[in-house]
Amino acid sequence: MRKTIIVSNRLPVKITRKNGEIVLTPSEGGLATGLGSVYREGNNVWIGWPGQEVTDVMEQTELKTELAKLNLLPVYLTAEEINQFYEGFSNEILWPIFHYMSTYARYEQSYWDFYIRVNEKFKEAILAVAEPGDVIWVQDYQLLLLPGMLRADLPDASIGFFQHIPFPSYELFRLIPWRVELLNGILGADLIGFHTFDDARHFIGSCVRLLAYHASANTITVNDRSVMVETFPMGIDNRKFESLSSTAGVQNQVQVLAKRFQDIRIILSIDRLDYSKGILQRLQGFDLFLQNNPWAIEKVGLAMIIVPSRDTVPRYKELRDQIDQLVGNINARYRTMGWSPIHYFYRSFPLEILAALYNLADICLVTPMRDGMNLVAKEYVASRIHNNGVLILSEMAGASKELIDAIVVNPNDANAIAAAIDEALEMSLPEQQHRMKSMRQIVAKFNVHHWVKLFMATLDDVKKTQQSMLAR
Ligand code: GDG
Repeated sequence: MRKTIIVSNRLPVKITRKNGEIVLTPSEGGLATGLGSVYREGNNVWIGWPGQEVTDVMEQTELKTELAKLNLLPVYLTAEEINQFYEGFSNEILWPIFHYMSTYARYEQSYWDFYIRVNEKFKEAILAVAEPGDVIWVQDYQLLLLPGMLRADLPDASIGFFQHIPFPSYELFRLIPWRVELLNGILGADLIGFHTFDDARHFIGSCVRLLAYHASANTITVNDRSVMVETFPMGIDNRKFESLSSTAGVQNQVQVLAKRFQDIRIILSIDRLDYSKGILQRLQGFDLFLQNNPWAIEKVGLAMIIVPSRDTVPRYKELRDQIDQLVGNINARYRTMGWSPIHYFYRSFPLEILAALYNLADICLVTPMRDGMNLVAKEYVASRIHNNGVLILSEMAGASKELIDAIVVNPNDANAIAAAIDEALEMSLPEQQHRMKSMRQIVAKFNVHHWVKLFMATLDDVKKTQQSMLAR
């Protein structure tokens, strides 16, 4: 029976040990939820790095056996591979370039050598289990070479690729010394998916200009193969957030928090620590709002959660220090004996607390400099079961293409952020409801299950069309 092989850098699982025994906790992340219905079925499998270095061969075998029970297959990476392939090439070259922060990129030859080596390691793991007729779906920017490597060994395989982060304009992409190899790698897929039309357009533009390939609408001709480039805006499990909103546990949390923040309008901000998320600029916007609106003193509060991420990398550590400083500065200038403008948390919270905050917040402030999609914006919308609340959303987030009833701002414009907060706080309830209702319909209709189904069905169609063309 034909199977589906999902491949991503990280496996959707957290591994811990209790009394020497391996404990596997499945991830609750959006991708894991969406693909859960796929990889858990039959003999389907998800291949990826288990998230930690495991050097002992006995331990590797033991972990592999445990993971197999969840249809997961590990690719073990050494500390140096993680450092050079993941932290190096993926996060110090691709991440900054793809998020339009080109001056942050460091083009090290050794990063590239390891990027090839690790993509090959993934290829070997796939070849060990792939059979004719299988469908292989590769996820994200850490594995851009993999579709091409697979195509060379499995010329007839059905290969899909989806990129979760933006694809930059040609002018940015061309800066990468290994740009041609990267494009050829991606083009090994039969179907290439992005969150937005602009990402897809940028990718096609780079293929035409750097490889001189012919493109017609959303199809690129690669030698004798037709490769389709399509837009699949990723959704969330909206039902999960809707039902969490009405559980007793979450409602209790909401009560506790509401009591704590009595008479204070709450603005919520949630991100991983990352320079692409526009956290400093957001704080400057909030500062300006307080400056322009003295009435907000003791009446408005910003709850800001930053989830630790990559903070051993100097660039991220520096950002964290800058955030600490700016938050301290704003709080010191505006706080009163009984009130602070910013409640800043540098850690992650259990999903129930997150759901309670989505419920409590009058405003959700999402202002990345660049973001492939941004699922926080959609989770806030899905959680608003009473249709009140206002979303302020950066026009640079993929989500802004769908959630057009948000207040959409340029994240570089502190004045615009300040004005948007003011507008959101002043917005009448009927208008809030009108906007939230239409956004909730979109989030419900184009949820993560729809995303998975549509991608898989399109890949199936593309393959069938290719085969019927060959038969002619
Ligand atoms: C990449 C792209 C694209 C956050 N804090 C906590 C927590 N979270 C969860 C949120 C949300 C997820 O993390 C963050 O997702 P985003 O989409 O906002 O951002 P990235 O991590 O950068 O994801 C992005 C995405 O891939 C999917 O394609 O949208 O553009 O950059 O789900 O809920 N979860 C828990 N505690 C927290 O404190 N449990």
